[in-house]
Amino acid sequence: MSETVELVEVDPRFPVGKFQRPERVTAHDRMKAIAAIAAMPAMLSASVKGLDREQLDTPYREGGWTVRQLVHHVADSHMNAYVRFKLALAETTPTIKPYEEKDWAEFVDAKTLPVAVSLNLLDALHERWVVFLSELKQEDFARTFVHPEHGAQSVEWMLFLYAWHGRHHVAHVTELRKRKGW
Ligand code: NI
Repeated sequence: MSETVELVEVDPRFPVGKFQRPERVTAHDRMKAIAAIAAMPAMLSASVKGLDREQLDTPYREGGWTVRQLVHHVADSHMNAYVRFKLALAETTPTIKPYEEKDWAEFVDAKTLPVAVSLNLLDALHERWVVFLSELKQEDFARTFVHPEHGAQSVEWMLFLYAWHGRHHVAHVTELRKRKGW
């Protein structure tokens, strides 16, 4: 194992690696990404199962969000994502609105509400999102929108980004539990 690989593996911020856009995408790849989005609420729910209040308020890494903030962040993020998909399909190359995720994670709801609130929200949100995604045609995935920070991007890029995003945060929790022996 090279030193570089080892360093990447121990970076607690990126337990599944940074997002990489797949090079060549098949319909099967898109189906797998949609399946990952469909499975994410149950995986996130399983990842926090049995954690007590103190454990939920533990940062997943030094200086990072707590497990509670992570779960509420996934809901914040995926609500925004859901809206971006709908905008990109309903309008011609719309410019989408970024949001300040760090500030959102500091609001009182994200810092104090039980994780079950956002887990329930994600269940419902992903049910609608996945039904919508499953009906998209190849040309729909080629539609574009403008992200003020990332420039013009395709719906397909966003699909793979959010399939990765779910795995990324679930792994934050599962890696914390491994390290702590929880
Ligand atoms: Ni995130």
